[in-house]
Amino acid sequence: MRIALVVPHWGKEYIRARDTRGIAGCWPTPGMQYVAAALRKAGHEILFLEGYFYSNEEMLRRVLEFRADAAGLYVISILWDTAKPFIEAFRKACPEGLSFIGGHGASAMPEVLMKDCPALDAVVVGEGEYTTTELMREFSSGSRDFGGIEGLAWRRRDGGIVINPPRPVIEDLDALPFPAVELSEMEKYFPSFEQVSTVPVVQMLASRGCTGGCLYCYKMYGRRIRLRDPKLVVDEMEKYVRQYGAREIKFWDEHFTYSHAHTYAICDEIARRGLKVRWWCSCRADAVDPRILRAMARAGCWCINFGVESGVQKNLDTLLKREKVERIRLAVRMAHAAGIKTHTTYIFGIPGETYEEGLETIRFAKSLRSFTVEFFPITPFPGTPLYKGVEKGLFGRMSDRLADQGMLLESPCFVPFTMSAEQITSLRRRAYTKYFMRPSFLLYRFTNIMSPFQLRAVFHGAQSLLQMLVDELASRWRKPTRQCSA
Ligand code: B12
Ligand code: SF4
Repeated sequence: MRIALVVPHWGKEYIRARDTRGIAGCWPTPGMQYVAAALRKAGHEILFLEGYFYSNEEMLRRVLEFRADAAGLYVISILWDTAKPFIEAFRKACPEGLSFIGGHGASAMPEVLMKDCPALDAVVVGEGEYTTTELMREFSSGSRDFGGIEGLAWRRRDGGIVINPPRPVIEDLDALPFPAVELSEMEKYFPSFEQVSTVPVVQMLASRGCTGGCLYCYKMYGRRIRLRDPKLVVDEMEKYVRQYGAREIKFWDEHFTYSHAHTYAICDEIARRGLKVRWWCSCRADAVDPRILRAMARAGCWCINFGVESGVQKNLDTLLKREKVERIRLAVRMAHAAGIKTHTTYIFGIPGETYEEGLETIRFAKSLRSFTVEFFPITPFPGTPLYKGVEKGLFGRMSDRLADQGMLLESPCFVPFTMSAEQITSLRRRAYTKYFMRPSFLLYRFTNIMSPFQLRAVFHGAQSLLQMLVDELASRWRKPTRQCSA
């Protein structure tokens, strides 16, 4: 079969407010590259299109030129409003073609999206490799009865929606082919300026899943972690170094150091092969110690992302983080002592959080002295306990537009009962300006520029800060309300 896999059209304005648009990047979609590889292995021909580079019209033209039998779209919340017209246009141009979607947004609300778009034939719920392959096998046999495929929501010929039983998670990740990176137009992608030490940078995964159960997290892969064979992980790293000249690998695992044995094995394998590549990963603060951090540093890890979220214990507890503020401080210190930089992320607008507590989080962030930081307004995504709670009238109020779930947009999508939208926006701007505009930090940053890419990052970061400063002053001039300082 000929299958088109499409990221619907989007632009930087879909994911970023004006102030940080200059730092935003366009990365490939690893999940869809995995699905593409599985379909290719099953003998299908794949067309892979990225909506940042093309309009929906241009992509549809290419899909028709390719004579696609089926079109599969990547759907997270912000992409639904642009995925839907694409699916409708595909249905019109290709009445016998199969339209299907997958991804976090699709998985969390299959029925809602199918009702919203009668032209949509099927939704792949959860991990897509096997479900999509079975769907295509069935479809290529001429059948339109997909009742036997686990993990699929689909539309019967009479229009009825059927939700099949869920598919268990994929136990053996090593049985999956490497993501079909080469089907993407790799040369066109460019990373966002924060969090990257140099280019070319390629994304990867060494595991799937996370043992946590945070209030704002959609547990698509369950709470059990599945690990890849360390040798295959390093094979994949080596492939990117050879094929794309990768100088950095970005691991998107939710909990990279969950198994220290696994992490040591990856580090040893990198050392054994003498592979020279920097890497970045995300860890929980309670899952690192000096020994593992030293091993990671020796193996090329240059930066660890810790999802700190808040400097106030009460708010960490509300988020069900199962982390202690002091443990986070210790983890960051240990990473720095091992020679690894840190990227820390924070959330404003946590249910029950006050403006003053937000200021406390800014002070905490400053005290950690991370290399890079990000401050997000909390966003209730469908499928999360936060979203379900808000739907029941708990926690606060949220926008009902999926397009507002971009996390970094002009105004927050969710406002807790204890704060106003303006306060969340102001906290975010204050946090960035207070964090970066410190002489000691600027000195640290300028003496640690690791590549020409980071020099550009500093330039774009400065532009963003200036914009935030202007916006913040303008908002205070319009509405002089607050006296506190972080
Ligand atoms: C890596 C990542 C990114 C990368 C790459 C994005 C990408 N397009 O894949 C970058 C940094 C660019 C990014 C950006 C954003 N991201 Co992001 N990202 C992630 C992250 C950490 C991992 C995703 C991943 O690769 N997982 C591993 C792969 C194997 O799994 P997967 O993607 O789920 O794919 C599987 C299935 O979903 C399915 N599948 C996936 N695609 C498709 C397509 C088809 C057709 C089919 C059938 C199946 C299918 O099969 C795959 C293999 O099993 C997740 C959080 C997480 N832990 O999952 C957030 C996440 C997906 N991101 C999210 C968001 C909100 C964003 C941004 C809007 C943030 C912002 N303001 O910048 C942007 C959107 C950019 C864009 N246009 O896509 C949200 C989405 C929530 C939602 N319901 O909308 C998540 C869930 C994080 C969160 N906060 O909860 N992100
Ligand atoms: S630690 Fe991260 S990935 Fe794990 S449940 Fe919490 S938010 Fe989700």
